[in-house]
Amino acid sequence: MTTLNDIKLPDNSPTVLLLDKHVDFIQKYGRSEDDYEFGMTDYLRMSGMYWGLTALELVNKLHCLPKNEVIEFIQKCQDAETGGISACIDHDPHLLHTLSAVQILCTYDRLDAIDVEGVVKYVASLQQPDGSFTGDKWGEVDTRFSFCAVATLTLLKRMDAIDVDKAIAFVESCKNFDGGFGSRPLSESHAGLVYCCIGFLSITGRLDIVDRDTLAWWLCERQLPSGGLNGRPEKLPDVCYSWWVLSSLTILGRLHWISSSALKTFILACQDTETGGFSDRPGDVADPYHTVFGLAALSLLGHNSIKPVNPTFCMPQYVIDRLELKPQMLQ
Ligand code: GRG
Ligand code: ZN
Repeated sequence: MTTLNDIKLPDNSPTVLLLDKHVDFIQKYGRSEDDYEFGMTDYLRMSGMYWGLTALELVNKLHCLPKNEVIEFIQKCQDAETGGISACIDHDPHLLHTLSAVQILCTYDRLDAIDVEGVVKYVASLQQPDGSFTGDKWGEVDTRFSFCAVATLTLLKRMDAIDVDKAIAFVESCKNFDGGFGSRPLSESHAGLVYCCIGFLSITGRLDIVDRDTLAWWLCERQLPSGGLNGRPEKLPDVCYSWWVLSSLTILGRLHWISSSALKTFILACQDTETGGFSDRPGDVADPYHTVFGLAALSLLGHNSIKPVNPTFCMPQYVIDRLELKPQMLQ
């Protein structure tokens, strides 16, 4: 018999959504004496702000955060020379934090606050001759960065700035025999990277490249007896994969292939009843990353206290509608 790596949910696990506690958790997270720092170590701060802000907006509490401070912080993180945006003031710009900043500004409807042409120039400068993208000037190539590039440019309505066909050819070259995608050609399939590549193909309108049912089956196999999802075979379940897997299945029109009720039970069990917030697994320390992806996954499952989330962008659906974007989704 083969044994699965899994956990047992504690008997006293929470079974309802502790909304007020999560709002309190995000609001208090890392608040220092006179500044809102999102508790994040410097190198994660911009994305940390996107996670916290998106979590709050999904439960209609974005007004609890100091909007002007957030926008000023983003302005200070844009590098005048390259146009890219960094995680924190005086850090080097990076594509991931550039996307997070653009996502925040779209949610606030304040793209006017930054030099948009600078961002476009920065993203385009990171495309390589084979169509791939590096995350920054140091040159690491990864399909995560292909997603960040097209997501950023689509939110800015400037996809014309890159070679989209070459970008697609690179992502296609990262497709594996199991239907999944890895970080580079021949790299192992991983649910986080499947999200990046499916999100990329939904933005570029090329979901025809996907082996739909082979991949949907691989994604379903991520569900374990505890109800939780892992990121690849033999690994433990983790709340963030509820998002990476479920958003991909939603885009592929196969959300109904997993057990929603078992997953919902697992996600709710990952709430911290004392501090608020979600952790990766029951009993671990809660953080904003697992909190936004726990809430966003519950939104995809239709939880009625959470606003609809867009599965491609992980942003409130009404923001994507306001921008008149229609990423491809299969029925
Ligand atoms: C806008 C929602 C949004 C995302 C931006 C950065 C990004 C795009 C997505 C990240 C996707 C992701 C989680 C990739 C994971 C990459 C990877 C190979 C992780 C391996 O981590 P391990 O080994 O985790 O620590 P497991 O669970 O496999 O043990
Ligand atoms: Zn996780």
